[in-house]
Amino acid sequence: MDSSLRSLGLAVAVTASLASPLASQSLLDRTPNLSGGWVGERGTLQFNFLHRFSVSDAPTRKVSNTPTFLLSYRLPLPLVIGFNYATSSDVVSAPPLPNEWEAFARYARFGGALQFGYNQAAKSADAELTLGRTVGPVRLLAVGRFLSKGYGLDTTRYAIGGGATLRLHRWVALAGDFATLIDRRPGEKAAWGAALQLAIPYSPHTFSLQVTNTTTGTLQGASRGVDKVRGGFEFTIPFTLSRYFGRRKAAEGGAGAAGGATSVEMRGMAFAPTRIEVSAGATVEFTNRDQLEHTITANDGSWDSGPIAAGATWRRTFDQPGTYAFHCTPHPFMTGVVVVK
Ligand SMILES: [Cu+2]
Repeated sequence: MDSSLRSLGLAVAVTASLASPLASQSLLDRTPNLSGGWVGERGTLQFNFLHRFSVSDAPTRKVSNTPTFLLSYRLPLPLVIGFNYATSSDVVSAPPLPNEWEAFARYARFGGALQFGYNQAAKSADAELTLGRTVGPVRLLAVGRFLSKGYGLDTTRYAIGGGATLRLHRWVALAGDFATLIDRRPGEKAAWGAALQLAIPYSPHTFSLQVTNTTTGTLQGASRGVDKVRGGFEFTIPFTLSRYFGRRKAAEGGAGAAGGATSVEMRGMAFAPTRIEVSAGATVEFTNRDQLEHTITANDGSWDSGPIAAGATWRRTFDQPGTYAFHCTPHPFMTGVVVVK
């Protein structure tokens, strides 16, 4: 097959760090100021880097930077725990507390999510309910937020918001959102954001180019607009820990008998071996040794594994003699054939 395309894909896969992609944490499914209710994939450590900056008026044109770092871990339940850390935060201004920590837990259900957390700068227990609905290429989001001690003041605040993503292509989406505190006070503006969301092909990473009037990525930061329009970007990096701990046994060997099944690996963006010969009634076990999702899809469309995550295994029993050519849907240059005798 096209060897230059294949080596490019392999190079990207190898350099693209330690992870599997997951639609639910992807920037293609959320907007700059709404989480979209993502929890990530089981056993995945998530590191997201959100960077915002503003430029002051002439003549100084001072650039002010506000990074928000997110580190989280997805537990076996549809539950993610983690924290955000932002510097140059403006969430608490009197006295100013530039370092903002937010610890949170988020539970996803029915396309939405419930989040509880604690904002250390504001000394506030914060919560968010996300409702999500996908209609064709559009994902619609609505949120309600509760801040027990909003912006470090001794008052409970509530915010509501909504947004949408429009998937233009497997790797490209547009996103926009709007959120506002209920009973805004002088100086508090409604928050808005707009973004071009990109998946980096053949990698588990997504990237966002955004314009917004919010500063930090915490619930408090994302609920209030400020004076200036800010530019920014976000980069998402999932690390699949299950790849390094456990599930090691099946790693040995290429094609061979493993508990009565013939083993095939997906490794380095290729099937190994590419030709599998079995007797009728045999089971073939495919294990994904790469750091991104693959599929095993019959060329004639008669069967399809669906996405197989990094480290995961999929089996199919071939009862009828015949020749079954297959490929990987995201990487059509990955091909193989099962010959059943
Ligand atoms: Cu693939």
